[in-house]
Amino acid sequence: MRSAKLYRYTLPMDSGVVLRNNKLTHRIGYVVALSEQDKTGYGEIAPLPGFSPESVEEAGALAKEMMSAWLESRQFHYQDAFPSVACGLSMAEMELNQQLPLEGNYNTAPLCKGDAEDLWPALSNMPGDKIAKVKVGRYEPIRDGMMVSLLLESMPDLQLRLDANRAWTREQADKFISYLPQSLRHRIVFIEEPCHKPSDSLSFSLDSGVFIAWDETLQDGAQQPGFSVADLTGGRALIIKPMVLGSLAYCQSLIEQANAMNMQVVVSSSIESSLGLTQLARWATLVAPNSIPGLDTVDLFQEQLITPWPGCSLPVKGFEELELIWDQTARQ
Ligand code: OSB
Ligand code: MG
Repeated sequence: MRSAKLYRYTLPMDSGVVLRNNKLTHRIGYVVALSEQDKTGYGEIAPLPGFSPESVEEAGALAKEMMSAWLESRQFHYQDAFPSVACGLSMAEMELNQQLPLEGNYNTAPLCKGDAEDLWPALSNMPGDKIAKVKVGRYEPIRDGMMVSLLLESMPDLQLRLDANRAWTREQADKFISYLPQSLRHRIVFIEEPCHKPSDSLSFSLDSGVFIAWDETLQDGAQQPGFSVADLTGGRALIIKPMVLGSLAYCQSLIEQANAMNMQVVVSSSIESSLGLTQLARWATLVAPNSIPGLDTVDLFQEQLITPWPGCSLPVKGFEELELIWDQTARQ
């Protein structure tokens, strides 16, 4: 006997520097609960404004439609579903079927949300490789270049993932890198999407010798039918954000293609609540066990949701505080 519920949540937050142009003051999304006999699996559906093609309303309507079919003993068909809906339902299905590991990889790369100095405490507690993520491209390339150089000089065992979110022209990318002494460049693991145009990012990487990673370009590609990771050449890493890419099975196929091409994979946040983030940390142990995930976004929120992120002291909102908007049991 199957039953399904859909809850709607609103969480106060400040997306700060992580989302440049569309600052969020609150996050709206859904929690799905899929039950069969005495087992229940949960998932989060949270389209990210500015990144997801679907709106919150559209995602909710599709989730109800797909859960209705599931209640009638039909399988989910994720192929044509909105990414956030495919992500959340497939997560709930995995948990229901006890395929989602209980242990998670919470050792995430600290994300610099303001002052680079603020990274120190997180990095000193980090076991193994010290890898942080810093956003660049918000200020003058010269200033970014000096900031990154200073950071690398101040911590000899630090490595950085940089993210420019396509902010630079080819000339600005060149300017940035010219302020980074050659002796420091090998400690940049990669720059995510340095240039407006992917072709400029590629030529920048070839000319400078600095590796790049694909994030927005992967999201664009994944919307096209017949897309394959082989279409993305020249990147060192692929940023995997299931909430904007689609079902976990689809994301896993992208990861397998990346592995076959010797690309790194970074399981990353689309600013999910603590529920979605902890589930991504659990999924990451399965699909990318040797990679440090990019999930350091829980503290952009003022509240957590249902499952706390380890070590986070923000208050936790429970189911009883959510709005139950849909609740059905299979007729049988
Ligand atoms: O630019 O990679 C981004 C989160 C939401 C939307 C876009 C981005 C992000 C992050 C997540 O930076 C954190 C991470 O990747 O470590
Ligand atoms: Mg990015």
